[in-house]
Amino acid sequence: MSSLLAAAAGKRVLLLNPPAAEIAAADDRWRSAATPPYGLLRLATWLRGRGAEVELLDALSDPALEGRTRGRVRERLRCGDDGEGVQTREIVHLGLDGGLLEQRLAERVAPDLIAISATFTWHARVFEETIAACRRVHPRARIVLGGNYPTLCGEAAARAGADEVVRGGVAEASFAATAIDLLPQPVRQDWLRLVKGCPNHCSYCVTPALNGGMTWAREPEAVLAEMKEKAAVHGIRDFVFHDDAVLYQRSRYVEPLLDLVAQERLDVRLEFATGIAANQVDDQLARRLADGRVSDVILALETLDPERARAMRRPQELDQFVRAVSILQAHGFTGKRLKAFYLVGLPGQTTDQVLEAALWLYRLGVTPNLTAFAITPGSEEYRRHEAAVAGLPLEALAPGLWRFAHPGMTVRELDTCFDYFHEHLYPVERILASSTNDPLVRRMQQLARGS
Ligand code: B12
Ligand code: SF4
Repeated sequence: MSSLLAAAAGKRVLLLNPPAAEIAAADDRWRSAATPPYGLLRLATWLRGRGAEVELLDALSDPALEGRTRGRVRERLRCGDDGEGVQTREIVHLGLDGGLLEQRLAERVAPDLIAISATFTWHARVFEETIAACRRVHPRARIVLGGNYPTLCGEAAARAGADEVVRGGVAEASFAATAIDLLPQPVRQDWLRLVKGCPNHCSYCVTPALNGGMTWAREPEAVLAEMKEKAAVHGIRDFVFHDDAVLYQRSRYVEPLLDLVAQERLDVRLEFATGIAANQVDDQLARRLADGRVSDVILALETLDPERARAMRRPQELDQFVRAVSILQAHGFTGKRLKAFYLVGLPGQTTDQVLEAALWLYRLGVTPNLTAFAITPGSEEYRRHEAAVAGLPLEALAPGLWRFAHPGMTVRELDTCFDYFHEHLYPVERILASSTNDPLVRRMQQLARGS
């Protein structure tokens, strides 16, 4: 908990969503600028409740950007070593930069406190630059840094220049409504939270570290009330849950929520964006998802390899995944409405394994949603592979730099897998019939023919 924010009654607090830095990709694949700063918007509601006067500066979607989030090339960073020579990727600045950030800060009435939200660990340097800019413009303001980054990288965050570094979030604000009235433009979508934390301990994930191993949930009636209020006041129909484990104690939380939405015939669309666990899918849940205005379902598959699944402590078996797919398809979740997360770029993985996974999903009629493995401090996977990344700055661990590329899974192949298979659903017959000379598709054809 933050002692500065706890004493914010009667103070002017500027909530600052800092700029970001990502790999330049034509399709804006690395989209940290894609969502409003919902953590800060929850803090805003909590701070208002304590009598603070709050303002928001969202450096990623400020009107001064006129819709152009992508800025200068900050640097070029080296990709993983795949034996194909040194390869680098451009890292571009996203959002308000240099003078423009300082100008926007200067336009604000001098705040007593500036609260900066730091989410992705590979943005560490941008957080430091942002703190320095705040110091130059508002030397009297106290600066608080909070969010995932300080929780996961406490020592580095302590050197970032803030007056206070908050690790572990602000528990009282975790289930607060998002203060979307603070956003510069009206939004058509809002984030709600039903569950925080997760009872599982997957080796690559930092959810347990972020939540001290705890899982909490909110009463479904409270979520429904927030939904109704947001619909009535802001005209919002689209609600996204980025909960880590939305099926946690599902008969107590998400199922009653879906029942309430169906009973009240709310004209809303729900999305469970972080995916659901296949081992929990049964007929009742699938019926509720279909009745409860859920547009599509993402199953968290992550790997096809049973040994790797055990090493990663995944909470499901492949046969449970196959069963979940057939149940969901029977309830109308077909084609692009049924997706599966699959991790690519894992240590020791091969391109053939990625191609086999895509084929396997195509045969089941499931759309692959490829996610880039990003080794994160605070995860078990990080501890396991610490020697391989020792000495690298946090920026060099950004997704898309393919830290674990090797001759059997090259940077070029991983990028191409993304281009070809991510969010694309092809019938296997079409792949087999393709007369292309593309080596990756040719390899997939061979795998499909079992050769
Ligand atoms: C939504 C989300 C996304 C969104 C974008 C989010 C964004 N802000 O732009 C999308 C879907 C695009 C995304 C993508 C990815 N993500 Co993501 N994502 C998340 C998620 C679910 C929420 C992030 C968020 O906005 N949190 C803010 C809000 C929601 O948090 P909150 O708890 O309400 O906030 C509280 C505290 O944090 C605190 N707080 C927050 N700010 C402040 C400020 C102050 C001053 C204080 C005191 C307190 C405070 O108080 C708040 C109230 O209690 C997190 C998991 C998580 N629970 O954080 C993963 C997470 C951040 N993502 C992660 C990963 C790995 C990825 C991907 C690599 C996944 C992939 N393989 O494709 C990509 C990379 C995208 C990229 N940029 O390159 C990792 C982090 C990796 C890292 N090294 O930092 C996380 C932690 C998931 C995990 N469990 O491992 N992601
Ligand atoms: S990956 Fe999902 S299931 Fe595993 S610990 Fe993280 S949030 Fe929980």
